Amino acid sequence: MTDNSSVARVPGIDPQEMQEWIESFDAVLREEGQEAATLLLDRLRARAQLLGAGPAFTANTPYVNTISAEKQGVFPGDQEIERRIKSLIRWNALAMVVRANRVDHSIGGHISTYASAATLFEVGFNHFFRGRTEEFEGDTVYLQGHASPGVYARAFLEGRLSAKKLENFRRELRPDGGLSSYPHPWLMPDFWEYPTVSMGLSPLMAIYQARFNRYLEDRGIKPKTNAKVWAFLGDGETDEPESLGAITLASRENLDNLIFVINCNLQRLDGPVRGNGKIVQELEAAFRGAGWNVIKALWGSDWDPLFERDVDGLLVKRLGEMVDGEMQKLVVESGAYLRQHVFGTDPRLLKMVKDIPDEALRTLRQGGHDPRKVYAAYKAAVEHTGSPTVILARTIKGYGLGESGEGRNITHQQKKLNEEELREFRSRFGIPINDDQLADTPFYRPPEDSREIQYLRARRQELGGYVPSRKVRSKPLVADHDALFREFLTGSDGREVSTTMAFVGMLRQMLRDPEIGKLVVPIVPDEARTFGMESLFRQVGIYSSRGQLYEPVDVHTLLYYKEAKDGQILEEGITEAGSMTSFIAAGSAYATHGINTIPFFIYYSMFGLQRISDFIWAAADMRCRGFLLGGTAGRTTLAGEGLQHQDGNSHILALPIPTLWAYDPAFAYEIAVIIQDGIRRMYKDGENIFYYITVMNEAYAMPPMPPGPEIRDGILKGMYKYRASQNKKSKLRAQIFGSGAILREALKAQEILDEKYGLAADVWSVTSYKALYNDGINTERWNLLHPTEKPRVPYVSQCLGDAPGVLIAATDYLKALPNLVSKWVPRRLAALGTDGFGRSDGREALRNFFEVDARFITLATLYELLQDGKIEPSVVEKAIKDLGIDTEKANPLLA
Ligand SMILES: Cc1ncc(C[n+]2csc(CCOP(=O)(O)OP(=O)(O)O)c2C)c(N)n1
Ligand SMILES: [Mg+2]
Repeated sequence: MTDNSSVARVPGIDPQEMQEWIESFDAVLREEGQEAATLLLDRLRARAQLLGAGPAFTANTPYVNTISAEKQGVFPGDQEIERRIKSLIRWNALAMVVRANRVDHSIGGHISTYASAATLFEVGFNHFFRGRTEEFEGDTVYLQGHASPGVYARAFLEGRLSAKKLENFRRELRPDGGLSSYPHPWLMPDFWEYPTVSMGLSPLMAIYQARFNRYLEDRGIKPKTNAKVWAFLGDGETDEPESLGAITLASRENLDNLIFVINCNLQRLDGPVRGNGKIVQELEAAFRGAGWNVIKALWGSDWDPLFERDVDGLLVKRLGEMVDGEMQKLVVESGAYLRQHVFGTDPRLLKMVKDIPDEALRTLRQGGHDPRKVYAAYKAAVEHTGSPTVILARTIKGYGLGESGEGRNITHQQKKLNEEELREFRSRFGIPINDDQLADTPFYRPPEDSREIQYLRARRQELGGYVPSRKVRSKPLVADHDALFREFLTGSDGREVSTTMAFVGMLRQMLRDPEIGKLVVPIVPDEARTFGMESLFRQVGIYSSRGQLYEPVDVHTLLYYKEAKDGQILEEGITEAGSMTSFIAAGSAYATHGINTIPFFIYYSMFGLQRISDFIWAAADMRCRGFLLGGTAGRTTLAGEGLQHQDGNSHILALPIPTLWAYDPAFAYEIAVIIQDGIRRMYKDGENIFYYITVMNEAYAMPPMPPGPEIRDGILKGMYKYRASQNKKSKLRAQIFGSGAILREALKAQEILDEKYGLAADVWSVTSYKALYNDGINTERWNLLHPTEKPRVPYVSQCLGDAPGVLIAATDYLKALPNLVSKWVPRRLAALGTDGFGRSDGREALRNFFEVDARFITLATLYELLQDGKIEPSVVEKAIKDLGIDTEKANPLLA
């Protein structure tokens, strides 16, 4: 369609002249074709710029469908039967929500989102989304989480979910099971693949998933296919910074395997997304500016004749100037209102609609509710090459809910309908349910041999099976990998190395391994050098879909910045969120692709659980496997970086994530044991867990692993005795727990206590307070439920058993961490930790400031002895002086 919307009001231009220009252009288009017409415009634009008329760039196109009626092609489906199926789904979705809330009105849920998305989903299910089969990997579909009732209702028609399940929507604790409120693979592992309901996560996950698919192809790990990644988003959802935060990555990487569909119902929860603006136009500009292919599907077929009559572009102009708040109002108002408000601004517009009755005007459909428009948009999207596509589809929130919910600001709260409203809905969508049944609001599934069910099944069969559906398709690994880790168990022969360096050494070994070498996916957000990983640049290369088009400045050095098409490292740049979504794609590939990729995502620990925890939570929901490495962790190991960087928090923040095993190791052999066992548990035994391991940059001689089978076991369970006191005579005894960075301070304190105070202390390495804590609460729970049986003993209590003396724990994290286990130790536990804001300074100064160094551990031990009446106050007082402790120093918690 010609857009001459600006014809009428261009000041300073004679309308006659304007008309001639337009006619000349029309002639070029007609006679020479579209390409020639575009070239002509490009030339004119360049000429204008040359003559100083300024760049004429606008990111927006008029407020009309991108695909014109003439270009839209035929709809291949049976529109009538598809409408019937959609109506049945709408009914069952509504019945689910209404029934669940009748049983318990606090259950919630609504169909307002699905009501707007139904056509967008159904055209996908009937014509586009391909299932995963033996021959074809299938499409990846992220469905708008709040639309889940519609997805369940479809699965009910498909015969995949029983009426009983539907009845228990949002009541997962019913004896015969229920359905998750939203997509949760953890709770419905055979059904949902992707958790999408924390808004903003799925757009970012989809982008990095599409890129990861290309990575696997470029590395030859999976065959090249034309599988697509579809992400269905809400328009309100695009306000989340994660939603649009990586759209330039998608275009830079030419991800034409990626399609966003944004359900532009113009509303979010409280009100309009852009009451005073136009969300569709705003999104169009953002995506076009970022290099995406943008397809607007705004108006249904009913509007086509109107646009045809709109030769001078008045209607297009009028629609373009109305803000979304006005557009929303049209949905709730009468046809007469619409006539007056939209068309009444110009007699020529009024004339255009004079033959259309009010009711027909009111029900003119939006593009996102017209299967033909949606089909045309999807077809264009899957056929488009060279860049990702976004479809901006105009819909109505609560479509079909009539006056009780359509287009209303309260539509999210609409979970109960009275009988009258149900009757209306039933009649509008032609559901074969009698008036007297309405009170029960029964589910309705036509017989198996009905045309609807036959059609729906045939469509899914043709497309390779049901979507969504989740299946683990990878085969377990077989090797034991002992040889890979052996060298790290014997110490570093006095050579000073950090645990980060030790980890990188292990990574290098793993990358060479015949079984897992190819599967390892190292992921870094611009911190490879920080962690001494640059040697890997050369060893396995940095993934770049374009290879390396330039000679790197450091090409003459051994460890130059090598990019390659089959590079293995995902160097993501400064985006922990993006890196985490790469981790998620790699950590779930065992299900998505049937490939056991093993991600190792190494990052500045403060910018992990603290910054992107919701993605880590989603990774857990998705049953992700892999290793997160919090680099240069602890509040006092990272010298010179200060408050924002020094992490004393992450091990506390790791606590809530049920499947995340968190370790704070001090020595290379501890890391080796943890990683080797992790690979076994996740990739051989198929456990749905993942790991968080903190590593430091403080270099020291790595000791060999002490002998004894209990050591390996203890490392994994969370603690083991690392160095018993050699002083067998002393009556003054202590047990000191050290972890990670602070373990060596505990060892120093052991020496001071022995030499200066004749005290015999044993030092334990606590590798995981989280593991100890979980074991403790699990044991307590078992005991609670089995009162007549012999009580079980938590692992930490077993370890300490009859170990004599006072108990002191020192960590580079919050004191809350050791306090987690204090109830299961035999006596009072004194905790030293790094609560408070970090500081820039050297390690020694920091450990003094946070009161976690050997001197403070010594003091805390003596003080505990004083509490027990084993020594005099004067001894402690003198120790404070001898140790050089300033009792008036700043309190780190408050300073
Ligand atoms: C991160 C996050 N914040 C808030 C919510 C709560 N929430 C659920 S639906 C919704 C509004 C959704 O609006 P939109 O994205 O436009 O989707 P629509 O339902 O209109 O299709 C909100 C705020 C959420 N699910 N996730
Ligand atoms: Mg919305």
